[in-house]
Formats: sequence, C-alpha cells, structure tokens
Amino acid sequence: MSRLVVVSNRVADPRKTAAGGLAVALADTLNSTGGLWFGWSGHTVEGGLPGEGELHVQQAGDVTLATVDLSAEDHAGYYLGYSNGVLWPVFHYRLDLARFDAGYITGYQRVNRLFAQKLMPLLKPDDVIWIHDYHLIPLAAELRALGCTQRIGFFLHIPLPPQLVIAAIPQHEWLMRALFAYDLVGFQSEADLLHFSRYVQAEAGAVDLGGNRFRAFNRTVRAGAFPIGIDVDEFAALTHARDGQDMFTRIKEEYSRRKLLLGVERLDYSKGLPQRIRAFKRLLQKYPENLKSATLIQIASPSREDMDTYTDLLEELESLCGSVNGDFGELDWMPVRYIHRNVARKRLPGLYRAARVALVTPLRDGMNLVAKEFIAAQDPADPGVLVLSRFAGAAEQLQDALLVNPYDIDGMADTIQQALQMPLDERQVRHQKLLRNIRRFDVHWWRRAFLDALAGTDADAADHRRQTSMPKRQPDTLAVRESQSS
Ligand code: GDG
Repeated sequence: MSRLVVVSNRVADPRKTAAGGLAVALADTLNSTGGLWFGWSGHTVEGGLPGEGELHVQQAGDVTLATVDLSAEDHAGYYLGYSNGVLWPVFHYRLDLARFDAGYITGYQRVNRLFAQKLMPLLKPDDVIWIHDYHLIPLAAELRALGCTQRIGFFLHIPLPPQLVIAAIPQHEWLMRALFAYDLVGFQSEADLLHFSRYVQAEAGAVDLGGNRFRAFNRTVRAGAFPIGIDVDEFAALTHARDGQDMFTRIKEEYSRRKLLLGVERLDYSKGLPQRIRAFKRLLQKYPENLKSATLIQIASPSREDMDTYTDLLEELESLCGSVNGDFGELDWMPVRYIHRNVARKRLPGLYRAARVALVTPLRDGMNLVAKEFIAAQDPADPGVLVLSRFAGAAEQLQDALLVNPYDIDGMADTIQQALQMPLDERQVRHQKLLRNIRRFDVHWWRRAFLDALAGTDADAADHRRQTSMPKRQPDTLAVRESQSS
C-alpha cells in the first residue's frame, strides 16, 4: 500500500487534540492511515536567512512528523503577508482587506520552494502526496520542477471565490496555473467547484474534458467537491466523557432559568461576529420576552493576533458586547458572555449540548466544522437548534438548519426568535436529518472520497488518452457528487 504524505502549513502531534478545523481533520486522517506529515515547525528564527530553515524529524506513533523552521523574514512574507494578508481575505471575498502591493509574493514563493527542497529527499517512489490549503498552492509545481512524479492532490479548506474576485489578485494567473501541477484539486462545496470551472475556462483557456477534468498548460487536472466532515462517533464519545458531562451539568445548572445561545469560533472577520452581536441586540429590542432570559455565550478563541485587522476586530467586538451588556444587562443578568480564550476541546461538547441555539453565522466560510460538532453533541430527545449562515460551505449539506443571511441583522433576529420558540417535535425531526447527513459524510468519508478520487486519477489519464476522439462534453461521472445526492 502507498504511504500517505500530508503537507500543511502547521503540523500537530496527531495523538494530542488541537484547536482548528484543519488540524483536527488531518490528525484524524493520519491516525487511521499512518504516514508522514510535513509542514512548518511553528518556530521563526530571528536573523535566519530567507529561503533557509532547519528540518526536524520525529516519530509520533505511526506518524512521522517532519517540520521546517522559517526565518522571521520568510514568516512575515509567506504566512502573515501573502497567505493571510492577500489570499485569506480575497478567498473570503474581502478585497477591501487585501494588501496586494506589499510585496509579500516573494516570501510566499521562497517558502514553497524551501518546502519542496526539504520534502523531496523524504519521498518514496510510490508515496501519495496530499497538500492542504492556500498557504501551499504552488508546492506541487515546485516539487514537479525538482522531478517529483508521484501522485499529488490538493485540498482547499477555504472558499474559492468567483472568477472576477480571483482576478483581482495581481498574480492570479500564476497562482491558478500552479493548480494544474496537481492530479486532483478538491474543494469544500459545489459552489467553489463551479467557480474553479468557470475561472479556468474563462481565464486560462482550459478545455472541459467532462467529469470535472480540465486540460490546460499541457496537463490535465481533475477537480471535485469533497465537503469535509467530523468524526461524529469520537465527538459523541467526548460529549459523554467526564469533562464533557461536567461542563454540561455545570452550564445547565447555572443557566437553568435562562435560554442559552452559543457561538464558538476563532476570532476572525470571516466569522461574522459583529453582525451576530448586532442581531442578538436586535432580538432583545424586538422580542422583549427574551430580556432577563436569553444569554449568548460567545467564545472567540485568539487567532493571528499579530495582524492589525485582527486587533481591530477584537476592539470592535469588545465594544459591541460591552454596549449590549451596558444597555440591557441587569444586576442578575448579563446578556452576552464574551470569552476571548481557548476552551479545552474536551469541554466543548458539553457546552454545545447545554445550548438551546447555536449561532454559526459566518459571512463566508469554506465549510464550518462547529456547525457539525454542535449537531453531533445534541441529545436527540431534546436537541438544540442550529442557526446557520447560508454562506458557510456547510449550508449546502445542512439544509435542515435554520439558514440565515448574516448581513440581514433584522432577518437574523427573527430567525433566532424562531429557533428559541421551535417546538420539540420540529427540533427532533430537523436534528435527526442533520445528524444523518453528518454521519454519512463524516471525516472518514471525506478522506476516503478524496484519496479514492486521487487514486483514480491515473485511470482517468489513461482513459482520456484512449478517448481523445470522443465528443468533448461527457456526462458528469464524479462519484462524489452521485453519492452525495443519493
Ligand atoms: C478552516 C476553514 C473549514 C474553535 N474554538 C475553539 C476550538 N475551536 C475548534 C472548533 C472546530 C475548529 O476549531 C474550527 O473549525 P471551523 O471549520 O469552524 O473553522 P476554521 O478554523 O476557520 O477552519 C473552515 C475548516 O478549515 C476545515 O476544513 O471548515 O471553513 O475556515 O473544530 O471546535 N477548539 C477548542 N477551543 C476553542 O476555543 N479546543
């Protein structure tokens, strides 16, 4: 069997739990297959030379962890700069926040080249390489330039915006061309896949070979939508474990006279936090029966705190929460409990289970695992209600949630009220359907679907060589789509 090599910006010990959707999903994947996990060590070397960094290799159970240090200059250009100052905002449709002219691109290119140089000697001939996320788009092209012929797949965890938004990136042609060095490119949603298909045909003159295969730059790439899931059983087990139970009992007791609403995310402008607090405020104004009763616990775990846009958001959020509490709070009731700290993963499920309503209302999100974790943690006999942004990738699958437009503050307040008043039988039916969906498309399904499709890309290429005389447009045969709609 081929060895799996996973590459992502950050690497975590898969035997320990970690915050962050990607870390959690990749740890699950590697724990079940073993293999090599390669990425940045998390260390920056002050005064280190750009384009250079020491490699560290260690064993964590069945998984080999290989990490590279980065010079402070490379970290600034590659991570804070191009990845999070250009690609993250643009891919989340925030052209206004992108810093195109700051010259970050050289750091991004240098680190991708450095990663390729360090990874190449560690590879075995029949390895299957799976590269993750926007930090590493050009990595396959760098590996190919060094002679790598192994199968390489790429998965984008964040959304891919429409053609004209991508086109605002000065290096968009180079960036999207780099995707053709992969055998398979995976997206979270059908919407992202459609954006890719339109972009490559309109901007790169790609030929649509059918079955989501596209030919350009003398290479054929296959694309697909592989919505990421969670390990539902593991999460349900955490809910019933001691820490989860303790948290549930404590919160249930403390809020026995209140209606508890919950938000959990990294503090990030894509998550729609200010809009959510405004909608909660509107709820209190418009539906006064919630006064002295509805309480929002908002966990916003620290993230990218060395970037200005994030410190601005922190200030805005603190001021908004303060004003809601100041305007509406009573001596014995604080409407918003805002927590800017990381909560231990073992406790999260208890918190989810104690909440009557979860507010998952990003302005844009690749998938959103919190929505799925909330569903997994519920008591099926008395489940809470999920209020979900239609702009989260998860909304394509979780149609039985209450879907909202997070820009419509008034509409969101009305939907939150509907959630708070939803009768038990409706809550049960919606929860059952949601649970069925996240069980079927869990993290194991995601891994299998992607890796099976990647394994099939050779067959695809051979098939394509045999069928060059066939009509151009073939029926859509991507198995993932069929299994999802069935
Ligand atoms: C990216 C994409 C995509 C959050 N706060 C705490 C905490 N978390 C955990 C949650 C969840 C994870 O972090 C967040 O995952 P999301 O999917 O919601 O969001 P991103 O971090 O932005 O992830 C996203 C994902 O990649 C996977 O592809 O779904 O769209 O943006 O697991 O539980 N965990 C702990 N304490 C916290 O305070 N322990």
